Amino acid sequence: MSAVPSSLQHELNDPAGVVSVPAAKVRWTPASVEQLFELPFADLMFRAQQLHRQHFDANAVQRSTLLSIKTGGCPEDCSYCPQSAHHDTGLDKQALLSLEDVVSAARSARDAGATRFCMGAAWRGPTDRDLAHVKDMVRSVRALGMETCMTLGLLKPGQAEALAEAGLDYYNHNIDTAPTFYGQIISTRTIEDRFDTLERVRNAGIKVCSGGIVGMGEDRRARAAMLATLANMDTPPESVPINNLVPVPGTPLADTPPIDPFEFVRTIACARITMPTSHVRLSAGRENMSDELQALCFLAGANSIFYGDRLLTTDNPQTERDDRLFARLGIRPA
Ligand code: SAM
Ligand code: DTB
Ligand code: SF4
Repeated sequence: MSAVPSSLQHELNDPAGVVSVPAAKVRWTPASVEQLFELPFADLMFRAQQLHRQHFDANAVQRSTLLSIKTGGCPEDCSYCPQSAHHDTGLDKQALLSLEDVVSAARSARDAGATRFCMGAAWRGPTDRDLAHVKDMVRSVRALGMETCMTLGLLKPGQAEALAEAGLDYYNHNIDTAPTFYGQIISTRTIEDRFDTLERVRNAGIKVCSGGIVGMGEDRRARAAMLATLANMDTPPESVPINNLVPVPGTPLADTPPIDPFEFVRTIACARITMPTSHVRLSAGRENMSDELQALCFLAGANSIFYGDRLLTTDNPQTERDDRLFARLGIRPA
């Protein structure tokens, strides 16, 4: 069974077909996305590239820099996360950073070439007192001429509006995985809690950044279902981070076998096809990827990365390595 309109079935089944129907009119099921995953690799890549070129400059990649503004000691039990207080990962906890520290990190990121600054906090969600501080951060980072993104966990009614009022451009809140697999990864908050936060963000007029993690032991159907869930949102997220699990010692997922690299590339291609007008971000996990694998991800339609030597608490490729990779591939920063 497929929720793809019958008028589109022909194109979906024809490897050379150009799918040019606006994304908002296409609705996906886990089964219809899984059919994409099952295409021969070259056909899947061709399909993804057609859509990518229809909507974006295929040689341009946007760069965002991350900063952990409050680290560790998180009450949630996300089984992938080094910052959860439920896991012993040896991470040093850190209170909320000062405004000066945040602005100075943002200035360095801007001077290195990042256009967006993403600030993350290891909270279940912010208190209203926390929010007053992060609003100052949003205002000050925007004053540097950068786009701003915050990822602070679940938002209560009114908090998204407060962030919008401060001028926040994007809010990152991932669904992380398929609704059917979610319960095996996190028990302290539900996927419905996450949808509520995403709706608050959308209704407040902030752009939505939402994606997930692969390589957590989920099957292909679950990867397809995660993408279908994102693509079926009334308005799909403007930004879709696809993270490859960074297996951190001390977390329950530390020994999870890595995903087949081609399956990772397929996930990117399926994200591009199901959300053709969204930025698809090749997110966590690049430190362990070869340049060749990253190039395949860009060919599959990834057009954004995290740029800077750290993600939140784990390593990201050195900026010099990324600069060399962009130069070798003729990629322009977007
Ligand atoms: N606490 C907030 C929340 O969970 O919404 C914001 C920060 S949280 C660290 C942001 C995202 O980072 C998670 O939703 C998850 O997708 C990603 N993440 C965390 N640990 C990861 C890991 N080990 N590998 C890949 N992605 C990870
Ligand atoms: C997202 O999807 N990935 C980023 C960002 N949004 C906040 C975080 C990745 C974190 C990887 C593990 C760490 O560095 O702690
Ligand atoms: Fe906390 Fe976010 Fe990590 Fe979950 S992913 S443990 S909510 S910091």
